[in-house]
Amino acid sequence: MCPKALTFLLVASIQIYTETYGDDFTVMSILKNDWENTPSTWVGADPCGGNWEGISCDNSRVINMTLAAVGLIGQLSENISSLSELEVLDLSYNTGLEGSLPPSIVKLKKLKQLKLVGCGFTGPIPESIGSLELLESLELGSNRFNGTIPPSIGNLSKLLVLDLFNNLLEGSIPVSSGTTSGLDMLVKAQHFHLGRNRFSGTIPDELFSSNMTPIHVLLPTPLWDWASRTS
Ligand SMILES: *[C@@H]1O[C@H](CO)[C@@H](O)[C@H](O)[C@H]1NC(C)=O
Ligand SMILES: *[C@@H]1O[C@H](CO)[C@@H](O)[C@H](O)[C@H]1NC(C)=O
Ligand SMILES: *[C@@H]1O[C@H](CO)[C@@H](O)[C@H](O)[C@H]1NC(C)=O
Ligand SMILES: CC(=O)N[C@H]1CO[C@H](CO)[C@@H](O)[C@@H]1O
Repeated sequence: MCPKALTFLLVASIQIYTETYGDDFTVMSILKNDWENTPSTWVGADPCGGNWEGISCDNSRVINMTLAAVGLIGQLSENISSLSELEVLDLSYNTGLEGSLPPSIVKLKKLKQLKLVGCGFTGPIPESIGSLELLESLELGSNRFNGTIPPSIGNLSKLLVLDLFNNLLEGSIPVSSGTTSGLDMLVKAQHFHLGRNRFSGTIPDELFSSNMTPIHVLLPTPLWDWASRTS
């Protein structure tokens, strides 16, 4: 074959390749490079080929990344925000995952479950997290998140589980006023884990709104044990 035809074939196949896997392949390569101890099945060009452990796809787009307790070490790259079809991100119990939660995570508009329990994350919970309006589970317990609880979490009207247990969060528990949001707006949430932080003040009475569905509370720290307050 003459060199021109070869060049053409090469260009054409690169084009097809990027159209098929697009950004998701690029992002998965970045994550794989950034992390130690990714599964040995993470080989080959296509993360949606069906063999990448913990990855599920729909139409060649990554929709579910579930890699709990596999010993990942590294940071969460802001480039994860390009996995725009992602619905489930569960990296729980990887104590070697450190650094901050990139604010770009709020570009993952389809996210329903964000589970980063028992990792080594530090720094603030991004204020913009309240714009992930499809979130049903926000589980950030047992990390070293600090700063205050973003009031915008109250905007997450589909939230069923809120776990901020065992972090370094301070300040008061936000409740809504006419203009700001607060956790009292989470009328659907059935699991609230807020214990073992550094909150100040008392539990605001507004949190026990009559709109709330019965709450299943799993809090070992008596101060924050809603079950004992509401029973
Ligand atoms: C995501 O993937 C994990 C592991 O493959 C699976 O257990 C879980 O049910 C999936 N979640 C959804 C919502 O499909
Ligand atoms: C949360 O809702 C409030 C009031 O509706 C709004 O002002 C704010 O911009 C929202 N925040 C986010 C992060 O979506
Ligand atoms: C949160 O912790 C980081 C170190 O991980 C520190 O630099 C920062 O000042 C802390 N922020 C607050 C609000 O305490
Ligand atoms: C490793 C890598 O490609 N990182 C990129 C992530 O995205 C930012 C911009 O959002 C780039 O500047 C980095 O180079």
